[in-house]
Amino acid sequence: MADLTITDVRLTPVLISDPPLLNVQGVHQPYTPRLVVEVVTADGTTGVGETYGDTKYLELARPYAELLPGHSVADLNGLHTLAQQVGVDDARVEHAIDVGGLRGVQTADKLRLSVVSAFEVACLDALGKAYGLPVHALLGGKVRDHVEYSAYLFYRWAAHPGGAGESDDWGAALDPAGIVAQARRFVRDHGFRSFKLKGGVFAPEQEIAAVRALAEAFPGQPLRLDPNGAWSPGTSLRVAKELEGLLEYLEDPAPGTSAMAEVSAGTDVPLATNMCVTTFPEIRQAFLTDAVQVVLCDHHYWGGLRNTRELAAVCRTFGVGLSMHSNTHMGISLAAMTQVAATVTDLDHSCDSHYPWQTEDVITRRHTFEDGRLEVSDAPGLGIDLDREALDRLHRRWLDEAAYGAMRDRDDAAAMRRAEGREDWTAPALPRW
Ligand code: GKR
Ligand code: MG
Repeated sequence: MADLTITDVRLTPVLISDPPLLNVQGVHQPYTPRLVVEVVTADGTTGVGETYGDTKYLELARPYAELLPGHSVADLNGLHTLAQQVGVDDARVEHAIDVGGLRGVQTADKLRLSVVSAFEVACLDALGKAYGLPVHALLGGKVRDHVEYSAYLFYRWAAHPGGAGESDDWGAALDPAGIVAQARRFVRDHGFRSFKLKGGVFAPEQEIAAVRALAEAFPGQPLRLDPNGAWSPGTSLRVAKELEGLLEYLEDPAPGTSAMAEVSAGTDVPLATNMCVTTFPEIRQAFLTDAVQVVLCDHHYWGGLRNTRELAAVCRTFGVGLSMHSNTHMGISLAAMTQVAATVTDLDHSCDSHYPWQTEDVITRRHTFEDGRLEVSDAPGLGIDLDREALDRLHRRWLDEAAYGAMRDRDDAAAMRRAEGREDWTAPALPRW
């Protein structure tokens, strides 16, 4: 019988390169922080997990990690109980909208869940490795062999201003032709069959034109548009009317549940969210007012893979669809996303992933999309191995405070201020249009 007691926990913050992707809050910084969590058990098994690496998550993860030695990796419920012992500074949760993350409400519990999620994934990875079982088996077993992902299209600049960060050969995408070219490259390289455009960057007319251009280039293929709450209910309804019949769903057109309910009452275009339903307490109002027809799950902020399955059960009960949200992430998270997605029967939309934009990783073999899908690994745990050299290199970048310290917190508005050379630039109040 394996000794599953945690004897050691390692936290490794890293900075990974990120292209200049635009959204309503600004632009991605040249580097984004992520946190790699490792739990080591008494018999020497190591499990890994990944979550946000911004300061507020690190401040919580550090004291939390100290509570874990002596805990069993099999006691997943206990992870949540332990998290309640760690206090959260109120100043960390005062903003209703997370400026860089566009991930909805910020509460102390949600911060805890975002931290616990990485430890839960690490524990499941260790447990799977100890018993020779894939994580999906620990969640009840896979119901599919492949998980489908969508191409995540962004308006973007060719490069970060001033030559900052790593360069790439994507070029700028700032109009419909640029977005279609980007989509074609995603299809060529990864075979994606559905497309999501991050909106809220340009006036709605320009984004409508981009969706129309995509519909023309990829007839009949699922399309989504996500302006992250940039529009008023009136504007949202106008866009919905213009794009009726072209969209699989419209994601967070207006900010907040009431505004979404108003939009929903006036259109047959399904509305999706990863902003107004991001915690269990928000579900009731949204579902009772029919504000959303699709919820984007995200194991990071919903608190892990098992909570993701609980969310799926609630959505199923209310006849609400399920999709999957993504932020800048590495291959550890993608492995976790794929393992849980493989177990959820009613995940009936392809999942979002920023992964194709990420050229840096801490795993030995990058995930490869084929026909827009990832094969579900049956190897023990998450089925990935840490690349220690890469982890060390990206951690050293994080440690280099003089050069990269300003990027230890994701802040798209700060990146825009630097880019525009305007200290007074602020992200627009929502709704913007
Ligand atoms: O990475 O710019 C981005 C996205 O806008 C991200 O922050 C959002 O949380 O992808 C997300 C979304 O679907 O809203
Ligand atoms: Mg979204």
